[in-house]
Amino acid sequence: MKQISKNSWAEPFKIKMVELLKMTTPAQRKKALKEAGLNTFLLKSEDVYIDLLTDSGTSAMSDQQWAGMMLGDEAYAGSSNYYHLEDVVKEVYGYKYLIPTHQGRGAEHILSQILIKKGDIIPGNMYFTTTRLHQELAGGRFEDIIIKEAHDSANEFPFKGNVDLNKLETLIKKHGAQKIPYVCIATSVNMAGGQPISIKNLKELRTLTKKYGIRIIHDMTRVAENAYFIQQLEKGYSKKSIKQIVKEICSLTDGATMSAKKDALVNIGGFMATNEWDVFEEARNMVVVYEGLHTYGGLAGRDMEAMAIGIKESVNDNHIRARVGQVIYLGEQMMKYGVPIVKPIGGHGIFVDAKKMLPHIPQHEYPAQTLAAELYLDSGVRTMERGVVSAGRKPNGENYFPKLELVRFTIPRRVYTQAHMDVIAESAARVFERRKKIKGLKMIYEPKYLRFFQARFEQL
Ligand code: PM9
Repeated sequence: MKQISKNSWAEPFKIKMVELLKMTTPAQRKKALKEAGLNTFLLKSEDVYIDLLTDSGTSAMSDQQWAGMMLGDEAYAGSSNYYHLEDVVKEVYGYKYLIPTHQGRGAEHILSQILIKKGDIIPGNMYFTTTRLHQELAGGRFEDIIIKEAHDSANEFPFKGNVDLNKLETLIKKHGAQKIPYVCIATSVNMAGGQPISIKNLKELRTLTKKYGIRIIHDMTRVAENAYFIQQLEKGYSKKSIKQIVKEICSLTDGATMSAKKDALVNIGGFMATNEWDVFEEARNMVVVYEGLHTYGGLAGRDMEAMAIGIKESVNDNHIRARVGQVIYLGEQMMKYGVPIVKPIGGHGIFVDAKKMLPHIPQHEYPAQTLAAELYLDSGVRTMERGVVSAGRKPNGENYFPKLELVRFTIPRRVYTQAHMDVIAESAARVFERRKKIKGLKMIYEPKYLRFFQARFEQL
């Protein structure tokens, strides 16, 4: 099997400004965690030392992006930054029509409302929280068609984001193609651990969906990170640039939703893109109801400018090699200490297998939520649960019980150093050492939607 290059990946930037971090004492962390209902989402950021809650909107912008902010054209209509962004989206991703939105879920909302009818089925390569909720709110039902390897944290198949084409064809035959408005394909599958899909699989999927006249909609939130794994591991791609691979991925799909807060290196922003004029027309109409005029979609002109520049930076080969290199470095440190992580290491973070680390805590006592709380107590490192709490409930009220019960150590882009990675791994190792003494949790408050954001817990 091909290996990712082990050559050094020093960051292709130097630091111009720093943000000071606050160190906390164990007593302060205990108090803060209790006030947060043992949910790391409810901690105040000032009580956090190293923040690995998410890579969403937490990356550091470049001097070029900050300079771009000063070029914000804040006209209500026809901002020049919109046209710049439109050009960049066409150039880098190749999609014809652009609808800016305030962030990814704004695009998911509009797309779902346009394409999904009540009773429709939306197959996808593993669910994502906000994506599935918008599909359900539009009357659809998500069906998981990712390969079975993706649900096994120890399986080292390099493209665990791939679609099981047989599963998809069985679904199409069972329900009929007219019930499937699109297949939803994420690059760098988040809930599986940032696992990539291969171009080969995507091409096969394209052939199958063409046969039945079904669209592919691309959740392209982390497409550049996916492209890196293709460049490193897929036959025939080692000489292609990230930019070329990203464009090829997008060319195999019909439209996309994007949370630009990840790959595209901005603190806020997103968009929907499509190659279909009719879909664009409807989206352009809907965006004025829910987001803002079609030339700003809930964003300031300066945000669109920073996004246009960030998209270009995101497909730079040196950037992406250092970005994923840092993630791999952290994963390798954690493995040295015996901490059970999802393998292979994905693109945006390290995912610890809480079922393996805390086998004495049953899933209904929230092992991953427990572990995230323990890590914060140990060192002030903030991670997040990606297990039964995130999975939430089915429209009929039953809990989803996902196979993967994970704690995500998500690494913001261009923010932390290798020394931070060492501190994080050491904290994980300390919690691992005392794992047998850790007790589970009960949920004492559960909000209706996306409960992981606001639920509260108590120790059992
Ligand atoms: N992802 C993340 O931390 C932020 C919200 S959930 C904690 O991973 C994908 C693959 C995402 C994603 C957000 C969205 C929604 C869509 N698809 O957060 O609305 O990872 O910009 O994007 C988060 P927005």
